[in-house]
Amino acid sequence: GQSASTFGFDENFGKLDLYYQTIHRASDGYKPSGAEALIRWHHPRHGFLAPDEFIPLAEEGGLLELLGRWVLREACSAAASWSPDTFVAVNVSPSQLRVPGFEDVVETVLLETGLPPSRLELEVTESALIEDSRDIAGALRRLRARGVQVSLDDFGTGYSSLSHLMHFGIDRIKIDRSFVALLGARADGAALVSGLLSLARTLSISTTAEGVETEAQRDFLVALGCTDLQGFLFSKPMPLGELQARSEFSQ
Ligand code: G
Ligand code: G
Ligand code: MN
Ligand code: NA
Repeated sequence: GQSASTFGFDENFGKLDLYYQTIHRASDGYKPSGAEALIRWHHPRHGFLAPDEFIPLAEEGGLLELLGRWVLREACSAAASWSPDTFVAVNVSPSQLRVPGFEDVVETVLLETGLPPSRLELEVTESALIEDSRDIAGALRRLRARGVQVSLDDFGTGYSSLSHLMHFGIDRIKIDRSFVALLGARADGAALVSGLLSLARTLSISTTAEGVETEAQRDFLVALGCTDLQGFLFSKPMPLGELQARSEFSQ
């Protein structure tokens, strides 16, 4: 899948598009190590709509599973043509994880696109791990056994984070940008982020800090052992064509 495709219904609906934001490895001179796929809706009258505005609607209407499959297929198909040492991170909502065939969908998409499982990272939220935790944990465990990476998104904004890290096998946590924004803004912000990072290090879990906007934030995070960084300092979410103009993501 070398060219971007869109998920459109009709001229009134507009189309959905996947954007990508680069993720940079601290130990490698901030070279891009992967990219997160982020959905965008170009509405003919309302312009760009953010996922926060329409994901809940898609969920209510039972469309999210279909949408999720499209996102997964698009993202894996794109990543299959990138440099073999990169990965693609795909957001997966709790309702997608709850569908019994979710693992098979992932497996099929990987087979069809030829993307090695280790190059796919599924971003799940803490809320997904709370509800129906047994089923979801089982699915995630089996996917991880096949080599798929699992990260905990928006870490720190949900409930009982520590126990989730202990009970669910997780490869990475993504430190929510609200915490990164505290750095330099509040005296206790640094202590909080430092605690999160040292917890992750103790559990041998990788960390991606989100919403990194300044060099000061970057340097602080890296000094405390944060392994990967994402944010406007490095790049904004961009269309696939723009991402693939960069050498790591070129075809
Ligand atoms: O890109 P933006 O900041 O607007 O994204 C807002 C939120 O929408 C993010 O937290 C992200 O988790 C979620 N999101 C973005 N793309 C997808 C997607 O393809 N599927 C799901 N389920 N959530 C997404
Ligand atoms: O929740 P999730 O992390 O999946 O979504 C990431 C969202 O955060 C994207 O919609 C993206 O546009 C936004 N974002 C990414 N980098 C930055 C940043 O450095 N600063 C701010 N304010 N928002 C960002
Ligand atoms: Mn995310
Ligand atoms: Na996030």
